[in-house]
Amino acid sequence: MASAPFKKILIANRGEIALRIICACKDLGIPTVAVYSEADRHSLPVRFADQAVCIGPAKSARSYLDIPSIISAAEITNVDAIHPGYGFLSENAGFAEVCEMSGIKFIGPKPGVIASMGIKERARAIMKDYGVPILPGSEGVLQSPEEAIETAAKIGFPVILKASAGGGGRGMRVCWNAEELPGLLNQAQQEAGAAFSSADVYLEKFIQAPRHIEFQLLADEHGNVEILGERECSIQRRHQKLLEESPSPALRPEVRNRVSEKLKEAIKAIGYSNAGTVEFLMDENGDLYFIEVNARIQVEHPVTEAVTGIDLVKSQIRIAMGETLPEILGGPVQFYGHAIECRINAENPVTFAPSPGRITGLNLPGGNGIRVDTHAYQDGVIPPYYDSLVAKLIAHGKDRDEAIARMKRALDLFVVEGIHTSIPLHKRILNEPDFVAGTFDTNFIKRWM
Ligand code: MV4
Repeated sequence: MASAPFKKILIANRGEIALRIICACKDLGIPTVAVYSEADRHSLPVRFADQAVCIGPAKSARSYLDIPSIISAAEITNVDAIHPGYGFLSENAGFAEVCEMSGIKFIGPKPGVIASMGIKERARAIMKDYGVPILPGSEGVLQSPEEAIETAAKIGFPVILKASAGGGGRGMRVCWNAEELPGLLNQAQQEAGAAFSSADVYLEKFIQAPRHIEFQLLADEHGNVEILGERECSIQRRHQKLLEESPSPALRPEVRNRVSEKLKEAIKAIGYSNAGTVEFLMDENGDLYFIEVNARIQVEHPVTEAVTGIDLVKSQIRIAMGETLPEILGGPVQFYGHAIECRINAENPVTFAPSPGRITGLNLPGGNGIRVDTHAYQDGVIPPYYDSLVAKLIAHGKDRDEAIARMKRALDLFVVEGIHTSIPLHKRILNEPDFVAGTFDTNFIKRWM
C-alpha cells in the first residue's frame, strides 16, 4: 500500500524527541537529517543523524521555529519528509502547508485538520455532533456578556471561559457568579486577542477537581482508526505534566469502551490522519468530557508504547508513507500490564526553577521493565533556551504495583550530577498514599506543596 517509501527524513526538533525519531528511522532503515541551533551543536541528535544542518542561533524563533531555514535545510539535503516532533512547529498548520507546497511530506495530520483542531470551540462542536460527551456550555463563541450570563445561569456556576485559539491552559478564566462574569469575559477576550490573534472565547461548566485523561489514537490515510487506550496525566504542576501512566487507575472499562467507540467515529468523520491525542476531563462521577485534540506525538507517548507494544513514532512514519493500519499493526491492539513515566527535568525539585548547565556525572538506570529516553550524556550541557526535559524514565510491569516498584528502583539508580533534577520530587510522589492508592486529581501537587 506504500505509495513511495521515504528515502530520507528531516527532524525539525531537538533533544530527546529528535533522538527518539532518529531511532525510529534507524529501525525502518531510513537515513536522517538533524537540524540544530548553535546551542545544540554538540548534541546527540546531531551526532547520530546521518547528516546535520545548523539552522540558526540559540533562540527558537530564529532556529527551530524558523520555517524558511528549516525548508532550506530540507531542500539542500533532498529529504522527502519532515517529522516535527512535539512543541515548536508540530501543530503549525502553516508549516504543514509549506511542507506540502514544497513537495515534502509533513509527518502529521493534513494542514486543514491541524487548523480546525486548533480552534477549540470548533473541535468541541464537531465532537458533540458525533456523540462524544462534552461539558455543558456555550454554543460556539460568546457574542455578548448577556449571552455569557444567560448560558452560565442555565448551566450553573462555577463556569470557565476559554480562548478558542488557546489550549494547554492559556487564556482561561474561572467565574463564580454573574456579577464578575462581564469583567472576566472582557479580560479573557483581551488576553486571547493579544496572545493568539483571535479574541474568540467560549464558556463551559467548570470542573473543580478533575482528572486529566487522554486517549491515544492512530489513523491512516485510508479511513482506518484505532484507539490505543488512555493515559492518566493528572499529576501536573501549572499545566506541566510531571508523571503519566497507562491505563488510568480511575477509568471504568465501560466508560473507556463507550468513549473509544464514539471517538473512532468522530476521528474518521474529521478526516484525521496520523497520530493524535484527545484530551478529556473526568468529573467526580467518573464520567469523561472532551476538552481538546492534540494533533501531534506527545511527550508521554512511551507509556502507551509500553502497554501496547506498538512503536508510535514508527507508525507515524509508516502512515505518512501511505501504509494502512492493518499492515502496520498486524492484528488487534492488545494491552499488557501497566506503565508509568516520570519526566526528569533540569530544575530545582523544591522551587521548580530551571537548572540548566553541564552534566558532570551520569548513571542511567536499566534492567527489567525500564526504558530511558534521553539526549543526556556525561559532560553534555542542558542549555537554558528550551524546555528543561532531560530524560523520560518509563517503568512497565504486569500491574501498577510492579510498575511503581520498578520505577522506585530505577529512580534510586538514576544519578545526574552538575544540575538539579526532579528525581527527588518523583521519589516523594511515588511514596504518597494518594498516589499509591490512585486517588488523586489535577490538584494533587498544589494541595501537597
Ligand atoms: C477545564 C478545567 C475545569 N473545567 N475545563 C487546563 C488545560 C486545558 N487543556 C484545559 N484545562 C482545564 N480545563 C473545565 N470545564 C480545568 C482545567 C485544568 C486542568 C486540566 C487538565 C490538567 C491540568 C489542569 C490544571 C488546571 C486546570
